[in-house]
Amino acid sequence: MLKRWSPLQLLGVLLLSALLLGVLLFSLSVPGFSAPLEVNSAWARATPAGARVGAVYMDLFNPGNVAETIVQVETAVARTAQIHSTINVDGMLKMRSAMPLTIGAGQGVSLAPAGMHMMLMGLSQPLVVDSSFNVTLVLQSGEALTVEVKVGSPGQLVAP
Ligand SMILES: [Cu+2]
Repeated sequence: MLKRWSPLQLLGVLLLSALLLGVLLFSLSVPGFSAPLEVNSAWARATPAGARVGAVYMDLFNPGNVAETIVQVETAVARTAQIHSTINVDGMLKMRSAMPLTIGAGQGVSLAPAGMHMMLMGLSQPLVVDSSFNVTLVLQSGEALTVEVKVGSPGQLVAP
C-alpha cells in the first residue's frame, strides 16, 4: 500500500531537498575552496602624487595538476593592469606584455622589482604608503582571484 503524504510532509520534503541542493551548489562555488593559484606577498611601492603608472609584485604558485592561465587583471585603482616581462634588447631594458601568463602545474612565477611585474596604467589615485588595494586575477577557466596588495615605501625593495 502506497504511503500518502500529507501536504505538510510534502512541503517538508521539498524544503529539505532544496536545502541539500543549496548546500551542494554552495560548496562547489565557494572561492578558495581549492584555490587554483596561491598568491603570496602581494605588494606595491607608494607612488608620488600625479604619477600615472605603478607596479605590483607578488609570488604566484600553481598547486594543482593542470596549468592555469591568467588572461586578465582588474583593479579599481587604475584604468588598465597588465603583467609585463622585462627584456634586454641590445642593452636596453624594455617591457612587454607577458599575458596571457600560463603557470604550469606545480610551478611558480615571481613578480619582483627589475623582473616581471604587474603594471598599473592610468592610476586613478596615488598608491599611499601603508594603505592597500585589491587586484583581481581572471583565469582562463573563468575563475577570479582577488588579492590584497599592501603598499610599501617608495624605496621598498621587498614585500613590506
Ligand atoms: Cu611594465
